[in-house]
Amino acid sequence: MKILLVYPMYPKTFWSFSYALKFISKKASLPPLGLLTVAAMLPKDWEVRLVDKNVRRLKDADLQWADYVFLSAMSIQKESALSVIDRCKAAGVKVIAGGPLFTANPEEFGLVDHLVLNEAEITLPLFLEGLKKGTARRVYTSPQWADISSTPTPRFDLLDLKAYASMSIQYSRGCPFNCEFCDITLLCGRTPRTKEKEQIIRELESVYAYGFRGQVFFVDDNFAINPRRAKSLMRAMIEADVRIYWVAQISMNLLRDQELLDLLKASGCVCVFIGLESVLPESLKEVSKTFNKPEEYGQIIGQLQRRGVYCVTAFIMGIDADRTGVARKTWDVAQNWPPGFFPVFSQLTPLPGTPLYKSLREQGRLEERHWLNYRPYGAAFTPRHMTPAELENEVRTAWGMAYSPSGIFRRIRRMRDMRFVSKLIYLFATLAFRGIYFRQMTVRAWLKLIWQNRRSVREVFSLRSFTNHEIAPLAASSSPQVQNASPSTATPGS
Ligand code: B12
Ligand code: SF4
Repeated sequence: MKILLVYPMYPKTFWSFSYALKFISKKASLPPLGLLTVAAMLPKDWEVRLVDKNVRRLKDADLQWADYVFLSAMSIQKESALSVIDRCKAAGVKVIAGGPLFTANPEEFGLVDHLVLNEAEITLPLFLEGLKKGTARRVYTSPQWADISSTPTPRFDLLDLKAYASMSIQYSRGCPFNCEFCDITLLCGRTPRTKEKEQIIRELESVYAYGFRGQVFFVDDNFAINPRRAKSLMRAMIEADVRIYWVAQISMNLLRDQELLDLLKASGCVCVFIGLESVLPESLKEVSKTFNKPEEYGQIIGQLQRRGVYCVTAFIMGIDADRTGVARKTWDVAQNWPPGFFPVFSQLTPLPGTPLYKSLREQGRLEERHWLNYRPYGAAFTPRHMTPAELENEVRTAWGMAYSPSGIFRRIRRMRDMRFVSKLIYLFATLAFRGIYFRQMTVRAWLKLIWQNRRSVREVFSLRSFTNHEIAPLAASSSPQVQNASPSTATPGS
């Protein structure tokens, strides 16, 4: 049997970090781990190929070769996924589809031959059995969650490794929280499950053996959701000397644990992605994320920074409690934090299947066909206290303040005791993060950017940078806490 795995294109996207650096590197951000995992569960004697459309074109010859196309996608890839389905139909190849797009909205894909939904560890064997017997049903779904401690090592060998900037590895699935905008509980359930540490060491060794030397992204929604097991994994990584540097998503409440922070550093973690969402307690309450405590954000960022671990801090705007001016309020607080963070801002995104989606739809506030009309940073709904255009303006304002030459200089200045290399990397990364929102994809745009940020460049190249020895300089006492800086008492709109 010949199986072609196809991963559709993202829309012209700002999202991936490497997008901002397209003039240096044409690499895609991350490989489609879902399909690689599915591939590892197929019978060993089947021939399998992968076309990630973010890396290369899907040719007619690919479709002619295949007996079946296995398709995976996020909702954002819907348009491209539909065009792949059309091409398969035209070529007479059957389509088997799974992954978030199809699991969240199965009814929208009448042309797909078999919808193998939820987690493949449970539904795929049932489909394969049906296929063998000639009795395969059209839809396979399951209310159960897989024991991922027996998930096989994904087929990393199918990848053109040179085409990716980072490598995806998954340690855990599931989240006990219930944030209103998030569909992780729908896709991965409420009970956190983890792989065994030996599995992860095997996976890391496997990508290393295939020649990958870049950065690993633990795609878990919350890497440390089981802190005891996460610590045990990190100890195993240190012991196995896996020689990788890695990034992961971890929620703020788990980063209070100093032992966890020490292990992050010791095992090669260089950056943590944290969903801060808002500095406004009333907005956090609105989206059921009150375990985030704005008054400790700055302190935790400082503690990570002292260990040389940076953070990407994600903010959402357009929550029902937000009013115009939310960007200003957010940045008034965030600019006082220790500088070792890269803020990213986006509008609230109603994902199909979430409580947010349901209530916006019921209230008639959802834009029709919003996934197909996807616009980067476009509001796909009407916020309660703003117009969609005002919300888009808030997001623009937030990016503008955080990545203005003076905003960047302020952060670089506060790193004055850091050594040259650390400052240089920080400045370069900051300018690259700016590119997630602002178009800066040519050499000319970068030269202009460097000129606009010449004060920061001068600070990096100042004499004291070469006499400093610190990686992460801020002493505990110099990490400002945000207790009073948080506008927790601010009434909306004030
Ligand atoms: C890595 C990642 C990315 C990467 C790229 C993903 C890639 N190349 O695969 C990047 C950083 C680019 C990204 C971006 C975005 N992402 Co993202 N991302 C993830 C993340 C964290 C991990 C994906 C992963 O590798 N999972 C591990 C694999 C093993 O799981 P899986 O893909 O679900 O596969 C399993 C099953 O679904 C199934 N399966 C999957 N495919 C198939 C196919 C077949 C045929 C079968 C039978 C089964 C099957 O079997 C697998 C094993 O059980 C997920 C969260 C998550 N927990 O999955 C979010 C997630 C997929 N992303 C999401 C979103 C919303 C986004 C963004 C829109 C965010 C934004 N607001 O900008 C952007 C969109 C991209 C853009 N505009 O450029 C949502 C998608 C929700 C949805 N309904 O589509 C998720 C679920 C997170 C969330 N809840 O917010 N993302
Ligand atoms: S946003 Fe994070 S913490 Fe909240 S439900 Fe989703 S994965 Fe869990």
